[in-house]
Amino acid sequence: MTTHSRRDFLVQAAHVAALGTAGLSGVSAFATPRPQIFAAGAAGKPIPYGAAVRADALTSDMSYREAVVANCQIIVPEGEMKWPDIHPARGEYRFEKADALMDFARQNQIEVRGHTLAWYGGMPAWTATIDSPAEAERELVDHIETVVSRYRGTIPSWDVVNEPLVDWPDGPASLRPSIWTRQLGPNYLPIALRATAAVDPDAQLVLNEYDIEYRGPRFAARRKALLQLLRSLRDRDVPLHAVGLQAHLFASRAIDRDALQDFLREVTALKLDVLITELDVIDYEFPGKISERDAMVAGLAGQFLEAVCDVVRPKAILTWGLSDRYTWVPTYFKRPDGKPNRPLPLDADLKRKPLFDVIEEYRRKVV
Ligand code: 9MR
Repeated sequence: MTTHSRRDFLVQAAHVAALGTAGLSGVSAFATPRPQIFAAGAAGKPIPYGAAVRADALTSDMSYREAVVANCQIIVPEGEMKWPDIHPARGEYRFEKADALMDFARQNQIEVRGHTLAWYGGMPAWTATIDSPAEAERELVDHIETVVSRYRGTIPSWDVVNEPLVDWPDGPASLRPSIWTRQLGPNYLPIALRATAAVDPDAQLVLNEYDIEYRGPRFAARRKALLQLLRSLRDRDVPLHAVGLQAHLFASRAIDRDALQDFLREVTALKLDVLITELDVIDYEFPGKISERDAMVAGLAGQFLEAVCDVVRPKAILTWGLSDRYTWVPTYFKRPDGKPNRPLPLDADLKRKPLFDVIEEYRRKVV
């Protein structure tokens, strides 16, 4: 057997093993409906709102904690369920921070989204030593089985696959290099999705991606490649229920309303749900004056939400952080004038900004 065909054999055998009941019963696994995934999104209620949170800050900063309780129906851990936190060494799982978040959510009747199981980024150093397809598959499936089973019944929605595409793809096979693509090629996607479905058949499985909403050839290529990828998963009857639009919006980029809406119509035609998973507005190119800047931030988010909500009602709207006090944005996008970034719905003093109001407007809008 050549290395290649042996690898195909191993991967195929694993697919059969990971098919789960849906595949075997003949019922399509792709896009099986998840009518009401969040209790907070019951019929007639506004679209549930949530934010990425930091476990440390929830413990050390009581005013932030109160703001999360007051404003969020959903939380998603910004890092505490990623591989480095939860699986820092081979065979070693650490759940303290993730469990603390789950306790906080339960005590306050907040729902939790899981983030993330199969990603190229932020991987712990030990995973670089994975050096065969069989080992990669074993580690990926073991990780998913361990993490998803721990939270089965308490995490209704998982970003199983995060950011699968390269920045400028020329087809669905333009997958971002990672330990998973190096060892498993594109099969890492069905492996991850089937393993998650097998452990928690009720969970909403989400493929989460960024840079989908803008005008320009790179973004058109991303929409096209993503649709091709979704269709290829459907054609192989791989379980998947929703697409997550991260929506990290940039001042310098125009939202392509028509192209985004065409994309969303195609997603809807595939019977996939849509979530807005990481909305924020990267404001380093906006003017310094706060009233002006906050209005522009809200305006850009409003354009995006209007385009989306005109075509589909998202199952949830989450921002990547709640307050400007805790945001990833300055790590990469500090303002040239040295002023703090203001990308989120609450300011650093936890006061509501125009971005908060525009999200409220679209949560309540009847389409
Ligand atoms: O905000 C997150 C930051 O604190 C982490 O250091 C980083 C690496 O794990 O990930 C950031 O969150 C990213 C998310 O997981 C995926 N989409 C882009 C987010 C912002 O970079």
